[in-house]
Amino acid sequence: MKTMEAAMAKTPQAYFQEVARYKTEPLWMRLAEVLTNEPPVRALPCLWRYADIRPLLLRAGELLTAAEAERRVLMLMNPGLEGEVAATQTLYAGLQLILPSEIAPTHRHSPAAFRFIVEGEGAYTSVNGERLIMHPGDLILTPAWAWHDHGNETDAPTVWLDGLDVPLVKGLGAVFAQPYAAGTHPVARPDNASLGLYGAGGMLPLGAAHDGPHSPLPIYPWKQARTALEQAGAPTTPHDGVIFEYVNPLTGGPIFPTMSAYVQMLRPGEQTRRHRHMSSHVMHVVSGSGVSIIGDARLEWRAKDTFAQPGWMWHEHRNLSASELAFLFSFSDRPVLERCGLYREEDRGPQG
Ligand code: GTQ
Repeated sequence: MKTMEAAMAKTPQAYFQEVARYKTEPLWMRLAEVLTNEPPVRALPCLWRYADIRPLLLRAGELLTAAEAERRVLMLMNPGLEGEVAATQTLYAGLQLILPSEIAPTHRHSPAAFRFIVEGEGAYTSVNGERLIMHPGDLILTPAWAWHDHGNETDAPTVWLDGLDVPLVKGLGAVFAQPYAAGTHPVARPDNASLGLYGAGGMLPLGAAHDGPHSPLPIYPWKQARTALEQAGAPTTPHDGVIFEYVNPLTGGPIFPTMSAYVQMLRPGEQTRRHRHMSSHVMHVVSGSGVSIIGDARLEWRAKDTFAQPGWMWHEHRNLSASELAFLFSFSDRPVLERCGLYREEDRGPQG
């Protein structure tokens, strides 16, 4: 007879209380919240200056070893997403330090990760038995569930930007992680072996097939990226200047099913046209200096700085130098949005 009572409730409040007892709620009271006209953007545009963070990272190097920390990282935390470990709603970013003679022990996890090298020559990430040798500006992938450790046999500190899909994978309730049983997993192949196989430039081993949805090429050297960008005749785009996507050479698709990475070049004084899109981006300045207007924020950036560009926020970028090129690396959640049919983009039209 309880349901009869609910139907007979005399006031809206009484009705609300009655249906709540059965773990239900009237949609008509929350429709605008469930189906927003546009996505509410919680992440804030924000800048992390390398000049601020580098000394803090080096101090962490005095506080604990890479082995003690497992990963000695200062995570880039978006102030609009308090309580969440996230640079944007879907993307994680951090700056990781490894000192001479250190090894960050082997582990693996279901979130996909990559490193974009900021400082230091010759340290390595070892992925499934292959050491990938770091140079500034290189992109190194550690796909989901691949064993990986980091080591530094040089005499200088090495720092890189970590990019992971942690907030996205966490939202799906799909985070798994596992330490390697015995410290460091063994080297099984020559250094950078996969670069020779899959990065030969328009050639692939005949019959190459790859298991997994990630790129089989685990390292994208800066030298090649820069050459591509500076190529005479590289097409320029209104919203991003000259831009290349790092792709899976077997498919032409993104490096990971969850994240794509890009590198772009703004010529001296170049100003991009304002637009917005669903994908959020973490942007990292390889070299040069400029300004990005993102929503209401004006972020002035220099070499090695990193900034967050939330999804669906109007933005434009400008190279503030009259003589120097500006190079920006970035990564985004665009592959997920596209595959789910959720990707949108809007052009703001000519600027005043
Ligand atoms: O180097 O494996 O910034 O597992 C966060 C989680 C780096 C890594 C991070 C990780 C790593």
